[in-house]
Amino acid sequence: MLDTNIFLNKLIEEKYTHLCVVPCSFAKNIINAVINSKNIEYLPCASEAVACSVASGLKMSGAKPIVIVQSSGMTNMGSCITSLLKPYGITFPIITSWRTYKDGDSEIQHQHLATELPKLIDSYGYKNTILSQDNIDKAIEEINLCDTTQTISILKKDTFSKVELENKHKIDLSFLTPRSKYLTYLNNRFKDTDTLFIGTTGNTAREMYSFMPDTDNFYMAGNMGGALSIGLGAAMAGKKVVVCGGDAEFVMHMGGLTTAGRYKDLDLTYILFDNEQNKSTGGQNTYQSHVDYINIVKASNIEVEEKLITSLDRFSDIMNDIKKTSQVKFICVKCGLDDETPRPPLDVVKVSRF
Ligand SMILES: Cc1ncc(C[n+]2csc(CCOP(=O)(O)OP(=O)(O)O)c2C)c(N)n1
Repeated sequence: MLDTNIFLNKLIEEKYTHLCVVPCSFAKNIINAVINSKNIEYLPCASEAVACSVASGLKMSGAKPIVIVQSSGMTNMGSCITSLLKPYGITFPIITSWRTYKDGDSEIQHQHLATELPKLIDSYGYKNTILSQDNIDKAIEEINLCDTTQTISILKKDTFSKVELENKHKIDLSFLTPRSKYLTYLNNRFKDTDTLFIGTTGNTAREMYSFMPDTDNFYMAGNMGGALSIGLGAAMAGKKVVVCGGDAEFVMHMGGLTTAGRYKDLDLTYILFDNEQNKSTGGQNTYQSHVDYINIVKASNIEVEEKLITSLDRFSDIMNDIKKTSQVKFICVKCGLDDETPRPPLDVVKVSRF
């Protein structure tokens, strides 16, 4: 295991300036160390494509960025890598986690790249190197190699030693109603109806499995950012759909709003459960408090509940009314945290027909 703080200090000595990130739990400790540090900037990104483009702009302007993402996000970066980095000869370290997969595991989003990640990297015209897990100087050398050549660094589980986030960076949501209460309400309100619930990758779907046992649920384990659009497709095919999303998932492919906003007469609701963090990858702050979700959605021609929901009473009033009109709707709930709940098992996750 690498001592995370020593590794980070060496990166700073090497004059790396920014860490452009979409979180993965494998990178939690290095992310925490960077957030704690004043000497390198933490740059949380809406998607891996954004991270790669921001890093390109930084590098082309004389800064020294590093990108850290999850293997599932390497595909999001494909266009930036193949049509910008390669043809323009721009290089900077890209570190991708390598998620594994065991037969029977419900994290089916990782199954393909668990074996094919090196081939994907190869198809981008890059070499790969596994980040050393026991020799910091070798690990730094590898990062430097990735800074100057078309090489992607692969991060295995448990590479970095534990680093706690300093208290000043922690989010306190204890004054808010936890998401479980809202999900339990939805379960009681919609059980025995034909409404389809789509839960987004991250903890939203996991919690739906625990707190919404009686509704018709689709647990979308991967395809982060695609929940609104899959809901749009289902609603256009005649389904009544409610998507339960998270704040990180919501922004990943926010362009889907402009597609959804074109259509009326659909029974589609998106409930954004904003807990200000990437709960499932280690609780990293999304740093999105500057984003006015409600007005972004409204400006995309989607009907919104104008007020942010912070109470179960208000939520139940709205959900009781919601089926009286039928067009795309958006509701934003500011919610608190629940304890960890189990992942839904493979047989309930792996559904290919609604
Ligand atoms: C393309 C892609 N990038 C990164 C991830 C890793 N990942 C899984 S869930 C998640 C964060 C989800 O946060 P949010 O949507 O706010 O929901 P929460 O877990 O907080 O409920 C991330 C970054 C992923 N699954 N796919």
